[in-house]
Amino acid sequence: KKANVAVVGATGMVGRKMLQVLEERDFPIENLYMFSSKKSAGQKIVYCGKEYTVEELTETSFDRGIDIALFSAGGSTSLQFAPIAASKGTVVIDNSSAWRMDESVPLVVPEVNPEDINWNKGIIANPNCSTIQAVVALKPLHDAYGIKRIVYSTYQSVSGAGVSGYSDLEGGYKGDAPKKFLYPIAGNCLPHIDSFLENGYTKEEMKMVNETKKILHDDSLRITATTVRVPVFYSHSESINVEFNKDFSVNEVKELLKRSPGIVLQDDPEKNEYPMPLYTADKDEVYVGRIRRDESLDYGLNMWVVADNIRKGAATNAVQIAQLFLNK
Ligand code: 11C
Repeated sequence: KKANVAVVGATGMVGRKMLQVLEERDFPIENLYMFSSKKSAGQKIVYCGKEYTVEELTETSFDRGIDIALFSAGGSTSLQFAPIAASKGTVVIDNSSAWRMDESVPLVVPEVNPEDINWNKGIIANPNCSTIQAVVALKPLHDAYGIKRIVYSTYQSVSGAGVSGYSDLEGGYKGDAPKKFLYPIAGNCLPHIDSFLENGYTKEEMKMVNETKKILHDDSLRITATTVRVPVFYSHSESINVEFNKDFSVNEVKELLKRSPGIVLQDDPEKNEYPMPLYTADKDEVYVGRIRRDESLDYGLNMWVVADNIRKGAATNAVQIAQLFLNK
């Protein structure tokens, strides 16, 4: 079965990676369409050896039998155009935050809650990058021991802020003033991702809290987060502290993670082996290491989780949802 596929936001960092992942996976495409804002329309992009011209996204763009549209063009574009696409029979897989917490929209990580795609009404949301890699690692442990509380501390790469974030780090090392971030990111850490909310947390932090509960279908989870931008180009790293409802063994946790889909266990302190963002860049899997007991709790665990935020955190996860949908 082949599908008519559109990529909305095709010229952006995530849109281009979506096209690359579709091509790598030999996604069965009948017709491919690439859309962008007026500003970027007209650009040429090669897919599977064929050149495509990026078209401006308009209200009639979906009038030609598009089965699946992968959106990565920002929240306001998704708010406006995803319902239009859905009304034309297109299934939208949306990478923005616009629809994630909408009760009529499933929020899906294929390794965690693939069944949720079944109740979609035309829009399926792709979670925030920092949430995706966390829940891939947490799901098998939640199933086995029941999670009571999570403390997230993140070390997030500049590509999470798009091309301009990337340029701030690159230019920062040459002495350029920052354009995207409020302060220099080269040689610095910024404990501020997205805007601040009234409770003192940032939106990024509350996304991790709320999206984790929705994906794991458990509103009783107690979760807190501190999200930090660090001078790394690709891959977010996360220190995840978990408190379980019952006891576990560290070896069993390692075995569980090793057997779980989408995870690479990289944990051998004797050989100084642990995940690092420099080496997970451009990989599709979630890397987990530094697994050890939190000795300050009865049933506590610490782990270190690293994944490419543009791949598993965005493009790969969206393409995996499209594959799930197509195979249904
Ligand atoms: C960052 N997590 O690293 C953000 C980027 O809700 O899709 C993704 C924002 C989102 O800055």
